Amino acid sequence: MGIISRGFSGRHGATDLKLPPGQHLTTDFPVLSAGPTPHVSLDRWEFRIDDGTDVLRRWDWKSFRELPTENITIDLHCVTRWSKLGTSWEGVSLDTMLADVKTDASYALVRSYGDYTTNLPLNDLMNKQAWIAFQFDGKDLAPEHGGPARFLVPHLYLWKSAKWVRGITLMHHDRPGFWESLGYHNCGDPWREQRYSGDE
Ligand SMILES: Nc1nc2c(c(=O)[nH]1)N[C@H]1C(S)=C(S)[C@@H](COP(=O)(O)O)O[C@H]1N2
Ligand SMILES: [Mo]
Repeated sequence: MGIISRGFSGRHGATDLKLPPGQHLTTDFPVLSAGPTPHVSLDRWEFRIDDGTDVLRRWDWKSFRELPTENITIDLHCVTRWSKLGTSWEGVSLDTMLADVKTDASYALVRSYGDYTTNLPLNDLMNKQAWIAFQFDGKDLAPEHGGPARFLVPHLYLWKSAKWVRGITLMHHDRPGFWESLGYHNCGDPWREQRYSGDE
């Protein structure tokens, strides 16, 4: 408890700076899934970017894994109040995925195998803010944590980091995803404590 209570006492330990309001630290890695874990074999896996009408880009696992990858160390903040700091991942940045996409859309709906969705402004997916990760801690991403590949959008609550991703739909008008339509905040910035739809 020593490290955690320092944060609450208002002294400036290293953890104060990294823990958003109302969060506590955990060292294990909880699994939070709204339904069963979908199992997608790599030879059937694909990721598509569409605009609601046309498919703009499409990757199978082989072409996805030929994209340049990045190693990132990020903090995870779940709206159920646990945070896990300094997690290590390998993935492809959304900047890479979106590089050749010409669009005037402003929003994205991220889609998963198993039908989970979450919505984000397109701006939140660009400029080194979002990745599609396929390794955690140097190993292939476990199915329960979103393998073969999941979104990581570490500056927002973890429900925005869709597991088992299969594509994004680019949209001119925002549209709530799964948790966003059930009363969670549309944006989900943990530093502003945007947990539920009534929060600022
Ligand atoms: N496809 C899908 N992605 C999902 C979820 C889900 O139920 N389905 N849960 C979200 C929530 S609420 C959280 S907190 C994180 C949990 O990720 P973890 O299970 O790897 O900790 O995944 C997010 N991504
Ligand atoms: Mo969550």
